[in-house]
Parts: sequence; structure tokens; C-alpha cells
Amino acid sequence: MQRVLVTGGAGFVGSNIVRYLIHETPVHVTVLDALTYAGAWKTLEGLPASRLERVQGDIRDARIVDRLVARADAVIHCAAESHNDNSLRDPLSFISTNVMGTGVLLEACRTYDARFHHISTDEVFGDLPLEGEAAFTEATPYEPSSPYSATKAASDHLVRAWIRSFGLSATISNCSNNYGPWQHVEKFIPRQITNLVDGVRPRLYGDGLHVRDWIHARDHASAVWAIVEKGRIGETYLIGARGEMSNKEIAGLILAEFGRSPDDVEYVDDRPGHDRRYALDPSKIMAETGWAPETDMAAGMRETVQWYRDNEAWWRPAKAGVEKTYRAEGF
Ligand code: NAD
Ligand code: TDX
Repeated sequence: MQRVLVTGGAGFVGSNIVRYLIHETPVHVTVLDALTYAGAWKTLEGLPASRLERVQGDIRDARIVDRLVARADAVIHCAAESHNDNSLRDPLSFISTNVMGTGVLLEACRTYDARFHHISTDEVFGDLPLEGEAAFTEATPYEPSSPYSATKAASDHLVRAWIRSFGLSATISNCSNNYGPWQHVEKFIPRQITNLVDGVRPRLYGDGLHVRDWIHARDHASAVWAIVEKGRIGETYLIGARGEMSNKEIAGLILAEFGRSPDDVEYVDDRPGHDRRYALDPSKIMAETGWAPETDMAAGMRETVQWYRDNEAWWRPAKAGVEKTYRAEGF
């Protein structure tokens, strides 16, 4: 494999994957990204031009997608509308990008016989009760809650249909919540870190006891590459690091980095339809590819807080607008 096309490579997960590919593999990377509010070339700064081609364009544009897929050995598809809260405000844009966009890519991969890997989310499975040890597996039925997760579920189904009906060489991964550098300030962890930089208390939805299963974005990236290299065609793999924590506990870790009490939080309105708990079992990818996460959660969070403190120029332009929208809605 020599040439990899990464869609959405100027966003959070995509840019962490691009960095992994450049630093840890010999492949040449082309990024196709529409540079929406969530993507920017500055996120890929410092990477060598000899290994990285950047193309601004939309995954729903079949002409540009065809041109790039024609010369790619593999496509890693990360481009998406990715934020649950936005999907409650404007669901149709999620259907357009996440469903139609994935369809356009699948058609191009069918035409040019390219290997396709779909980056998806554990949210397609719905949520779990707070009580108990249950965790999602590859066999868990789909039960998405939000417009965002419903469009990701739809795009997973499209990939499986192209595998079965057209023999597409494709794999899917459903990953748990990512944290790390270059995540947009609309998301939970960057929002609270940057709030604290501004002297504002972390804002917890509802009772703050909702649980997410956290993984560092570079561990997600290494897992994706393990699947592209060693995964079985047609298979789905769950990616996670057994990192369950409540939102209140995460806020406490961030507050500690600022020398503040773990109870120094503000409870705000709850997200409509808010999923209670996510947890997933990553046994399959570990057994089949030998992949394992490497980042310790406490160290990864410390490093992430420091990254946002050191990189204010990267996140500051988006902060005021994001907070204005949240505050207008009671968040
Ligand atoms: P993000 O919003 O940070 O990045 C999305 C990127 O896609 C941006 O660069 C944006 O410009 C680009 N994009 C959006 N619409 C596009 C279009 N029509 N054409 C081309 N590019 C377009 O999102 P993220 O958190 O990096 O998520 C990326 C993928 O990873 C998504 O598919 C998401 O479902 C999946 N995922 C994310 C997480 C997480 O915790 N962030 C966890 C599991 C899976
Ligand atoms: O200010 C906040 N306060 C708060 O309590 C925000 C922004 C969020 N929350 C809560 C909601 C969730 O329980 O924090 C948790 C995490 O919220 P998000 O960062 O919005 O992530 P989530 O909705 O869990 O979805 C994320 O993980 C799965 C990504 O955004 C998705 O793209 C991915 O598929």
C-alpha cells in the first residue's frame, strides 16, 4: 500500500490519523477536506509536503472524489458532521454529509477497486444503563439515539451493503469517545479546559453522571492502521481502551490541572435524548491484529490540558461563537 486518501483529515480524528501515517508508516497521504467550521489546514501544520497532499473539496462532489480515489490504494473515511448537539439543531446537514457523502465515496471505491475503511462510532449502538458491567460488542444491535448517530448507523449499513452486493474490499471500525490535541472546542473536554483558561467553571449537562469510554486519538489512529493492514475484509471492529469515566470525573481531572476543587462545576440543562452510558469490548481487534492502546488516561489528560494551554492561537478563534450558541440554548 503506497497511497492513502484520508477524508476529513483536517479535523480532529482525521488529523491524528494523518500524523500517525506520516510518522509511523511509509505511505503517501492525500487529505480531502471541505474545511467546514470543524476543519483547518493549520491543524496539519509541520508535516512534510513531500508526504502530504492537501485538497480542499467536498466528499459529496463525485468529480473530485473520483479523481482522488482513482489514484489511491486505500481510503480512510473520517469526514463527517460529528457533533451531537449540532445534529439536534440542523439534522439535514448530517444526512447530507454523513449518508450521501459516504455513498459517493463507496461508489468511487467500487469503480476503482480501492480498499475502503469506514471510521464510525460506538454511538450507533445506543446507550447502556449506568448500573452493571454490560459493554457493546460487534454483535450488539444498532439502536442510535440522535440524528448524528442515526446517520453514522446509516453509513455503516451502506458500507455493509457495498461489501455484500458489490464485493467491495471494506472494513468498519466503531470507536469510543476520543480525546487529545486538535479537538474542536465545541466538544466536552476541550470546552471545559478552555472554559477554565477563561476562568469559567466546567458546565455539566444534567446530573453530570453520564459515562463515556475514553481513548486517546493517537491510540484510535494506531488501531485504524492495524485494521487496514491486518483486519479481515468485510469485518467490523470495535476500538476502545476500557476508559470508562463519568463526565463529573473527567471535569475533576481537568479541574485538578488548574489547582481547583473537583466540585467546582456548574450543572446546566440536559441534552435532549442524552445517551446515559457507553462502554465497549475491544477484544476482537486486540485478538485479531495484536493492537493495544498505549496511552494512560491520567497522563493523556494531563498532556491534553497542557496542549490547549500551549496552543491558544489554534482554538481561540472558535471559542466565543461556540459559547454564544451554547449559552443561548441553556448549555
Ligand atoms: P471533526 O468535526 O473534528 O472533523 C470532521 C472533518 O470533516 C472536518 O475537517 C471537516 O472539515 C470535514 N468535513 C465535514 N464535512 C465534509 C464534507 N462534506 N466533505 C469533506 N470534508 C468534510 O470530527 P471528528 O471528531 O474528527 O470525527 C471524525 C470521524 O470520526 C467522524 O466520522 C466521527 O463519526 C468519527 N468518530 C469520532 C469520535 C470522536 O470522539 N471524536 C469517536 C468515534 C468516531
Ligand atoms: O459542555 C458540555 N457538557 C457536557 O456535560 C458538553 C459539550 C458535553 N457534555 C457531555 C455530553 C456527553 O455526555 O459530555 C459528554 C461528551 O460530549 P461530547 O464531547 O459532545 O461527545 P459525545 O456526544 O459523547 O460524542 C462524541 O463521541 C462519539 C463525538 O462528538 C462523536 O463524534 C463520537 O462519535
